[in-house]
Amino acid sequence: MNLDILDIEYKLTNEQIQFYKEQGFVKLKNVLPPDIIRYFNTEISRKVNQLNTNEVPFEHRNTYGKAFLQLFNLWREDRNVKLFVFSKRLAQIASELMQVNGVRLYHDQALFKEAGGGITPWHADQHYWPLSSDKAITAWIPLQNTPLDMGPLEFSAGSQNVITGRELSISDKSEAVIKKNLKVNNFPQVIEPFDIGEVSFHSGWVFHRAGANTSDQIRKVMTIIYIDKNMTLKEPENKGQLNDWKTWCPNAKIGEVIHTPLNPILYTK
Ligand SMILES: O=C(O)CCC(=O)C(=O)O
Repeated sequence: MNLDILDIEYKLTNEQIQFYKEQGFVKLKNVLPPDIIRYFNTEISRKVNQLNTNEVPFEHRNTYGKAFLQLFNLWREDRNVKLFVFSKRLAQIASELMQVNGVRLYHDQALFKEAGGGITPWHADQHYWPLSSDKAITAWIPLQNTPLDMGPLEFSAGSQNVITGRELSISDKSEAVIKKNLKVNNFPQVIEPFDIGEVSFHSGWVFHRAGANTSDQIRKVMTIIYIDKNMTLKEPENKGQLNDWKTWCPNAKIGEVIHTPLNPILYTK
């Protein structure tokens, strides 16, 4: 398989960069060709199947547990997956959308919503991240066409400056409280399928969720989280942030640039 495309520049338009700035997310078509996505579907699925230890039946899982199987930092487990996660093309898009001079890896995660899997409740990712600025972004990369019945990612457009709900971990409560607040304040909810090769990028503070997977196929998604290459660590404000510090950037120092071996620079302008 020729993987050159992983490192070839993606031409973003000014409109797309402006859209991200205003709405807190953007969906981009044709970021990667279907054959590349299919190839990495196989590679990533193999790794997820090897590493997954969650065999708890749905009825014994909480809402978070029903949302997806979640496996982290697969780049450290497999040489091929590392090529995908270290794609300059994806990192360049992240960097340009955030208008920074380069990005580091925060971590990657595979999010496989099983057939019959439940909703992903409303939340903002940065609730969990001990990061000193909002220059953090997730690439959400479906590994197949993702129609509405598989539970594609949904966004509350323009909600990245809303404070209410930021304090909530992913739960039934976050789903109820954030949903109500976004509705009262009239934020548009964007619910659209994803074509194969389409990728969304969302900011750490924009509220998002996903519907249940009512299809009979697994909704396979790979995500890569990038931070500004000059991002500094802030004093953790909750248990999740403390845990993230220990897990995704151990030995980083509060007030200093996060530059541990787990956070390589993936793109510089
Ligand atoms: O894939 C999902 O269902 C949720 C993904 C998500 O919340 C994220 O990538 O930040």
